Amino acid sequence: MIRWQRVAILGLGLIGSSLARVLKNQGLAVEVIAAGSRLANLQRGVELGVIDGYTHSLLEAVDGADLVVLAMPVGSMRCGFEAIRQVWSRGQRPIVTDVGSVKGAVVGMAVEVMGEWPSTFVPGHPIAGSERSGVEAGSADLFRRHKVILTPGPDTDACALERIQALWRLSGAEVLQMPVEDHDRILAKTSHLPHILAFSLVDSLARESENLEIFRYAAGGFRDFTRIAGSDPRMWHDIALANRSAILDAIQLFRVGLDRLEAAIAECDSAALEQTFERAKKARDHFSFMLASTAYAKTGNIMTEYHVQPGGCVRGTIRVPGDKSISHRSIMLGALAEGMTRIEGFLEGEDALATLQAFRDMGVRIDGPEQGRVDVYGVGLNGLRAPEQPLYLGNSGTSMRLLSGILAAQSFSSVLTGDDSLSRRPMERIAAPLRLMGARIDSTGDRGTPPLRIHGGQMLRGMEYSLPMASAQVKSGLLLAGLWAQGATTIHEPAPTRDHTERMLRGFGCAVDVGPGWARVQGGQRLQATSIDVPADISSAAFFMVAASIAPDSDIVLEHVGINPTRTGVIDILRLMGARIDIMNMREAAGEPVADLRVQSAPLQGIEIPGHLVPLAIDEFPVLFVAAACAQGETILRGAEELRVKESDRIQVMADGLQKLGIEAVPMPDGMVIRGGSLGSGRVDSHGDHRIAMSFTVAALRAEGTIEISDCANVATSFPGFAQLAQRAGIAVQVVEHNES
Ligand code: SPQ
Repeated sequence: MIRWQRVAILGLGLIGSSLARVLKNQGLAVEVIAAGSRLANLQRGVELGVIDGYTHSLLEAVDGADLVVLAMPVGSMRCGFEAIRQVWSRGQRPIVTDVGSVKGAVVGMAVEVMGEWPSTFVPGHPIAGSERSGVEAGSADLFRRHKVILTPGPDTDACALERIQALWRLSGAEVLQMPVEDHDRILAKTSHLPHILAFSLVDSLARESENLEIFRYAAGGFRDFTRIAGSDPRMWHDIALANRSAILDAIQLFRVGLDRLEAAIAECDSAALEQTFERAKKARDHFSFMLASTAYAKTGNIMTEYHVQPGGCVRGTIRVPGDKSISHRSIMLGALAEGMTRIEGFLEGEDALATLQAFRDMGVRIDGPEQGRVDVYGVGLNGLRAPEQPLYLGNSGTSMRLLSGILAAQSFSSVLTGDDSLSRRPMERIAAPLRLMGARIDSTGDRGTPPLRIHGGQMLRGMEYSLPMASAQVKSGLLLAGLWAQGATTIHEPAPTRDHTERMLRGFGCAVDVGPGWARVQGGQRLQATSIDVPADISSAAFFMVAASIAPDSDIVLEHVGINPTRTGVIDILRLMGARIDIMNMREAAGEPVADLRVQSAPLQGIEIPGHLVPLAIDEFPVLFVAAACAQGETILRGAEELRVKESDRIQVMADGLQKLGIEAVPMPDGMVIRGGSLGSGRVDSHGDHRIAMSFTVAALRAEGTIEISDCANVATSFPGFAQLAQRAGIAVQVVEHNES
C-alpha cells in the first residue's frame, strides 16, 4: 500500500479538499497539511477532520513533505513551484502533482521556475470538477468512476508516476495518460469552450436593459445550458489565459458553425437547418447512449445486474437483432464507396454504433439508424477527413482491428482508443503485419495494447502473409489495408474464419480472389455503393438455441438468421450434442445465406468438440459451456486459446461462474472440460462481458434457484433489448439497476 509521511495540499478548494479526504479516510498519509489564503476555509478543514493542520505559507507547507499537490488556481501555481524550488535546493525531492485543467501552462511554469521539468513532477487533471467550491463542497467520493488524466514527460521518474497513479486509483478514479498537447487541445473543446460559451451567454443577457424580465422567464434550456456559468470566475480566468491558443482554435471552430447556422436561418434554408439539427441530435444521442459511462466525465455510477428466476421454457417466433460483424463492415465499406449505401437491419448496438460514429468523426454523412435503416453517403477511398480527436471505439475489438487497416493507409494520422476491456486486448496481431506493409503504428505494452497511434502518409505495399492465429478481424484489417496498397495482398489463414469482408467487398464491386485457406485483393480498386440487408446475428440467436435445447417443453423459431458456413459451428456442435435444430426457408440476402431456425428441447450429450469447428463457433462458446453443463457426461474443448483474449478471459470467467453454480468445470490453457450436472443458484460476475452475461441468463432455465449476474450493461454492445426479448420468449430475467456502492 502507498503511504506518505507528510502531504502538502496547496489550495483547499473542491478538488484539494476531496483529495485530502481520500488520503485521511484511507489512512494514506500520516499528516495532511493545507496551505491557503482563506483562514475560515482552512479552519473549517481542520474542524471537519479533512486536514491535520494549515499554514498561510506555501514554503512552510512544502518543507519536509514527501508529496505536494498543487490544487490552487492555475494562475497561482507559480508560487507553489517557487516554494518547491526552495526545498529542492536544500536537497528535498518531494513527488509533485497538480490538478489543473490546463497542462502546457503548468509544465511551462515548472520549467521556468525550476530550470527544467522536475523528474518527480507528474502533471495531472482529475475531470471531476463542479460549479461548487470550497472545503465544504469536497467529498471523498468526488473522483469515483471519473477519469484522471496524467501527462508525464519523457523523463518523469517511473516510481513517482506509479505512486501518483496508485493514489488516484485508490480514490476510485480511472487513470489515463496522454501527452500534454493532446490534453490541452481536447479539453479546450470538451470543457473550456462550453464554459466560455456559458459565461458569455449569461453575461450578454445580463447586460441587456430588460435583464430582469429575461431571467424571470428563463426556462429549463437556459438553466441547463448555463449551469456551469456558476463556476469559480477566478479559476476560469486563469484557464482561459493558460490554454489561450487551444481555446482560440476551439472558439474559431464554433464560430464557423454558428455562422453557418445564422446564414441558414437568415436564408430560411430549412434543409440546412434540418441537417445540422439532425446531425447534432444523433451525435448527442450517441454520446449519451454510448459514452455516458465511459466518456472523459462519467455521469453516473449505475450498475446493471440481471436477476434470473429459475425454470421455464422458451417458445414463440422471434427475430434477434442484426449481425454485429456485418453491421460493422456495412458502415466501413459504405463509407469508402462512391454513392449512397442503404443498410437495413443494422444492429443498433454500442459496438456497431462506435464504428458508425468513427466514420461520422471522419466527415462521412450517415443518416440513421432509424429502426435498423442507415444511409451512408460514401466519400470514396480517398475522401475520409482527419478526425479532430482520438476515435473512441468503446468495447469493440472489431472496430479497432478493421479500422487499423483502413487508417494505416490514410494521408492523416489518427489515434484509436477504447474502454478498459478493449484497452487490455492485444493489437500487435494487426499492427505487426500492417507494419510489414509499410504502416507506422505505435501501441503500448508487450502485446501492443491501445491506444493505437497511426501515422498517416505512408505508402503501403501489398504482401503475402500467413496469420499466426485464426482471426477474421486481422484478416479483414489486412485485406482492407490492401485496397490502398501497391500490388496484391494475400492472406493465408490457419483455419477458416468468418468471410463477411470478402463477400461484402464483392457486393461493392471489388474483386476478391479466394482459395482454400487464403484470400487476396488487388490495390487500387474502387467500391460502388450498394444496398445491404443485414441478417439476424447467429451469435445472438445462439443464446435462444441453447435455451430451447436445455429447457424442457421449448419450441422456438428464430427468423432470418445468417447461416454463413463460417459461422454455423454452433449449430453443428449442438447437433452433435443431440440438439433438435431445423433449418427452414433457406435463402440469400445481400450475398449472405439466411434461414429460419426451429429449435426444440432435446436431451444433450457431452462430446469432444471437433477442432475444425472451434473457429466457426468462437463467440458461442460461453453459451455452449452452459449447454455442456446441462448435458449428460463430459464435454471437452481444446484449441480455443483465443477465448482468453476476448472482451474477458472467457475460459476463466465461465469456469469460475459454472463452478460457483456447482458444476465441475476445469479450465485448461486452451479450453475446458465440463461435466454435466445440476446447476445450483448464486451470484456470478460477467466481468462486463456481454456474452458471459447472456450465457448465465440462459443457464437459469435449468437452475435450482435464482442466478444473479453482475456487470451486465455491456449486453448493449451486441444485443440491445436482450432482456426484454428473453422475457418475451419465456426467461424470467429482471434487470436491476443500482448505484455502485
Ligand atoms: O468485436 P469484438 O469485441 O472482438 O467481438 C467479438 C464478440 O464476441 O462479439 C469477440 F470478442 O467477436 C469477434 C469474433 O470473435 C468479431 C469478429 C469479426 O467481426 O471479424 C471476429 C472474431 O474475432 P477474431 O479475433 O477471431 O478475429
